[in-house]
Amino acid sequence: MGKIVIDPVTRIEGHLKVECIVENGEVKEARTVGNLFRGFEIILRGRDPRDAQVITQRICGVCPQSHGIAATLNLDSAFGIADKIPDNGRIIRNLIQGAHIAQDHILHFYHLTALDYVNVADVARYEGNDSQLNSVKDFIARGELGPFLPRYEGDYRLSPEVNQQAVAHYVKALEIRRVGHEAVAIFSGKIPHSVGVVPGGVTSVPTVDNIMAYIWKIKILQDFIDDVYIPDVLAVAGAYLDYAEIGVGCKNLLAYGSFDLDGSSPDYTKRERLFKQGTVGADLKPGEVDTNKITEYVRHSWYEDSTSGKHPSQGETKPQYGKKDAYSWTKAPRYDGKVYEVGPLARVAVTYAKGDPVMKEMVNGALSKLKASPSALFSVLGRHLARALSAKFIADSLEGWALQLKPGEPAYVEYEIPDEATGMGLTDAARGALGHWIEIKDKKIANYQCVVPTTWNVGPMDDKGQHGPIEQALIGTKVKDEKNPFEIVRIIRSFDPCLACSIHVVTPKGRDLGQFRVV
Ligand code: NFE
Ligand code: MG
Repeated sequence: MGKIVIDPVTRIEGHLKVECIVENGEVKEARTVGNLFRGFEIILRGRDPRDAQVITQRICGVCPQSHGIAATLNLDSAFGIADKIPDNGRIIRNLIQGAHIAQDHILHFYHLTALDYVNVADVARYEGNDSQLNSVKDFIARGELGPFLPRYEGDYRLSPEVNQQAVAHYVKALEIRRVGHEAVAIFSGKIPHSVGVVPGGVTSVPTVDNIMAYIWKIKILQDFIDDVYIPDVLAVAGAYLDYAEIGVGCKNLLAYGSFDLDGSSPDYTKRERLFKQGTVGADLKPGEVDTNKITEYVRHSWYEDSTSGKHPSQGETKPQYGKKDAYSWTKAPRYDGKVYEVGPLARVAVTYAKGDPVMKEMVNGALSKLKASPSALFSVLGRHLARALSAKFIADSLEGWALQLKPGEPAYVEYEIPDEATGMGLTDAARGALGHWIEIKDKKIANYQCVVPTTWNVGPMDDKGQHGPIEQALIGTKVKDEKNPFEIVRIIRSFDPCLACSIHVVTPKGRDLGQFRVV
């Protein structure tokens, strides 16, 4: 029996430690350890409610737009204006979040996970004229292998030509992500922490110029997704089909729905959205979401036991580091007492299971190319495929939405901050279901809770001892070489975890964690 400790897991956002007990080459027990404390809920207490939109975006530099949207939906509902947002405001929010998520999925595939499958060393033998690839070749010749190395060395199965192309696409994807960020900034003012999304709507107004500038950039994203990203995911999938049965997980999926197609219901759970809200189990049958069934458990998290089992609207953040049996700063969210995975796989599967015709065609088309059945979606490959299809589904919607904007009409509605109110904001961030809850007293934040995608996926055991989704995906995995556990990191990265979101760095006395000089 051996123990594999990976600390930190690299090429994810933030700091995650994973411990696996391995017996006869198989993972018998797994623990995902969130090593940093977030504490934004404590920072928000007593502040003007409108600060939530600004401050919660600082939870993360990767997905601030989604936190901005969740916070703003939350404030709209608390302020009683959720059904009064002008269409221009609703649509511009979708354009901001859509361009953001499409480029975020590209980031994940190329810059975080591709190196698990692509043999960069093949670039040393490149003989063509691609100047960027030749400069990568020069770097490799000089032994300058960051950011490609170090890594656990996998079993690389792609041909040298495909590996070389994948590295060229890695470089190209940096440029495409910049275009995606520029598209976001057209309407949101800046990147990464946007200023344009506010309660009541957005601060930008549609003009013919900014609509056309946006569409032009989105077309670049669409071309890359269609011509490069999806073919590359299918090429990797074709060579690694065994990963359609690895990292299966809990097989319960949850999505809140995202991208409002209609703003007329004040209840976000009843809205028509691009991605549908719902649950899906192993049978791929859809179910409805009842947000009253969401609770967070802390028996194995470093928070006071008295705060366990609460609905987020009643949630409390009372840290207790070193608590017996606890091993993570991440809480364990559960739906109806059960373990649920969130993310692109969940939202694609829910939208597919609910019969959306475009999604059905995309998923069935991809599965038939791979000669795989829908059950293969519950896997490492299924998550990567769903993320790519999520990017396409979003990117293909953006131009049509941009053309629905009406220059000259409002994008914002006035409101008053109530003395007392409660609110809830639900969306799907790049990494999955994201909820913010607020309680307002005396026009100030009395309580604020964020239940974040990676908290669902990376959370530890709950009070009943049920393992979190990533822990379940790891348990049962065969590991060929305990000193080089590439199977484990491939599974973890398929979830695209963000530990900054699920937790956040602080030190009690403001101690510097390190000093870096940028030259
Ligand atoms: Ni920090 Fe985040 C996203 C949110 S969390 S990346 O997407 O919300 O998992
Ligand atoms: Mg981050």
